[in-house]
Amino acid sequence: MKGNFTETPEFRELKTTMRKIKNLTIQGATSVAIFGVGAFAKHAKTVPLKGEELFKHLEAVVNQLSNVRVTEPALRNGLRYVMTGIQLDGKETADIHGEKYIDLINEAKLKIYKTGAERIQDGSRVFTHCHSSITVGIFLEAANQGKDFEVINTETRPLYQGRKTAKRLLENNIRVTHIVDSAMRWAMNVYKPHMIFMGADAITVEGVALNKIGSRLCALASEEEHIPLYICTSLLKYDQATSIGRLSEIEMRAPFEIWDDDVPPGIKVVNPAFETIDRNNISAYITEAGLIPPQTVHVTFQRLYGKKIQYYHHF
Ligand code: RUB
Repeated sequence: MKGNFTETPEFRELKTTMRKIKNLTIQGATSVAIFGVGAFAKHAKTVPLKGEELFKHLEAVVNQLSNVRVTEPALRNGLRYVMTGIQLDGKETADIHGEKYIDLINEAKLKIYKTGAERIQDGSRVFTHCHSSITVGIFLEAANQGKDFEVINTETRPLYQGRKTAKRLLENNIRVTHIVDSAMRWAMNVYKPHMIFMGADAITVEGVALNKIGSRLCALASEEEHIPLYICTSLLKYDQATSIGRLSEIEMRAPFEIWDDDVPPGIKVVNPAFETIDRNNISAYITEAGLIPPQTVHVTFQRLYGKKIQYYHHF
């Protein structure tokens, strides 16, 4: 990413943030959105460009940042939010608009924690996959309320984000049982969890969720074992482009994350980061608007954020 201007510290910081998002030092949709929008807003405020040149540059940056991880609409919605703010109030206000969007995320998170924790009771067993800061936030809220429950979680190959979840729970004295991904169905059958909580990276107009690879297997196993599945997410992850018929894109990651050095020639290693969860397998979304059925995602998003977050149709 080059700019036709003397590089500012904020631009360097933005580039560092992009690298951290790519290599998962910044991990999970919520953190990607918070750090991405924050770094973009600071850069937009300080970039020494004006008029058409400014907008051309910022649009290019929005494009590039949105493509670092393609399955992250909460980041894209935030970048659009800041761009709209700049168009209305000037680039000097970019950081204020960035902070306002991050406030929206943080306010949503607190509401989701409370609603999610309501579902957890003394003696509950909850199954989860990967690392979702929102899902972990719900567990911590339930623990703070003094509830005694346990969690079963997957390691999440190839990058083991599940270990992050397990460690966070342990640090907070929440009992956790850790399994390999392929033991999902086995664990549901043996431990009989009362519910499954998972995060989401994206939500579509049909009420489908996109989350870490393995999530659909988890949903299918939950159907077989009759376990309710809840997607814990802010509606800011709604992918507005799906409402005009575009498909939510699935990020493909580097094969070396699966098999790093001595792959025998001739073996093709494929590494999809996410997959869809059919809305028929989702009991409800746990959101800042409370528990909502998958069918109401679009209207609820419009009600909460329709006026604040613009979407431009380019037909
Ligand atoms: C993380 C993942 C998380 C969602 C939700 O994938 O799938 O469940 O991003 O996270 P990755 P959060 O590790 O590839 O980023 O609840 O923190 O938004």
